[in-house]
Amino acid sequence: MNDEIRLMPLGEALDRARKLAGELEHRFGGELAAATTEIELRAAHAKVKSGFKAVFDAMKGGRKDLMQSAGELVNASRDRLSTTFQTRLLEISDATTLADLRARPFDLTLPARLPFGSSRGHAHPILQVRDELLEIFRDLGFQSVSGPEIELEKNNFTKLAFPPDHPATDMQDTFWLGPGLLLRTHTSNVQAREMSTRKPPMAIVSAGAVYRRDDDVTHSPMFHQLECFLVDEHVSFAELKGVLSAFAARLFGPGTAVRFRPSYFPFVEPGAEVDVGCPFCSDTDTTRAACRVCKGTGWIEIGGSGMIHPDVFRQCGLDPDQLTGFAFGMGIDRMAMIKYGIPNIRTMFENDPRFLAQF
Ligand code: FA5
Repeated sequence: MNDEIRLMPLGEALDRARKLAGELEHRFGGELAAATTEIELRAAHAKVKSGFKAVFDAMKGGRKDLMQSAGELVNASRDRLSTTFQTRLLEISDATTLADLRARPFDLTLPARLPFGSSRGHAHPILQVRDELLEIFRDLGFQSVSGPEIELEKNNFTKLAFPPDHPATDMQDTFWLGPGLLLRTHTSNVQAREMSTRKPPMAIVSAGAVYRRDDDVTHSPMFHQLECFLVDEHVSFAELKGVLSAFAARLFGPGTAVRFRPSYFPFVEPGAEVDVGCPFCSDTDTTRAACRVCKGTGWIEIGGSGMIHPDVFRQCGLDPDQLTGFAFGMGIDRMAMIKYGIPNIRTMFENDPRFLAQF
């Protein structure tokens, strides 16, 4: 009967093709919809393919115009069944996954029970303070770079104008790894590296771990520093004070005082310790006397600073007659201790979850 399609006049042939395609679509559509497993679905789909092949075979060899028009009709029916097949496949796959999850003896949708009553993991308090400080300096226009913890003596000391065997090297008692190689004692190594490889002007900030033979309640053998420096023509101490004042205002509140005390670092001249006005006590004598953070002095030391020494410029291949610059460095761990009122630096490195969960 199907064989007659190819012999029929066009109108009749089209009617016949339409009827056959409709019948197939109805039958197979029902079978695809009724399938409840992937195996059943694929079996039904295989029948679709063979059913439609029979119709195409019946038209093969007929007139071209007949083949084209009837073929389009039949193809459209077959395509709709293909779409039904794809949709059912997804539905069955979702239903299978859901049934699998429901059949398990536990509920994956329940929130996890976390240890120590903490909600989630988070950055260590020192890293939180580091990021807060870096953000302030980035906002002030400094570019953040990193430097290595294993460093050459020349970048940690020599280029920073520490003469060999000078007593200044004792100020930062060093972990030596071999001749000329050490664990950096400060982040000032980044000054040596950047000034040796970049062309001024440069405004750099860098933070990371440093190492010294030190160990008591306020000194740890591994601790963290932040270094900041600016090199250009005509940089003066006024800019140093301006940047530190803006920094103190942002970290401790508007109007926080900054003061400098003369001090010695081989790589700056003049050099100064930087103190900020204690933000934790009011300036009445009684509350100040009781303040544990500034120990009644009204000032908190945050680090060292100064104008970059001409010898450092020379050692790094820059011209001290053309350039000036300021630099300062501060202890991040001490900042965290001040901010959170932590009396012993070692607590921060014991990694006791009861301590860490508080930040
Ligand atoms: C320096 O390390 C200089 N590189 C800072 C500097 C940079 C001066 C640029 C001038 C120009 P100092 O040794 O003072 O300076 O250390 C800076 C800060 O690191 C100290 O104020 C202190 O907060 C912190 N610090 C020093 N030693 C330790 C330690 N063992 N444990 C924890 N913090 C420390």
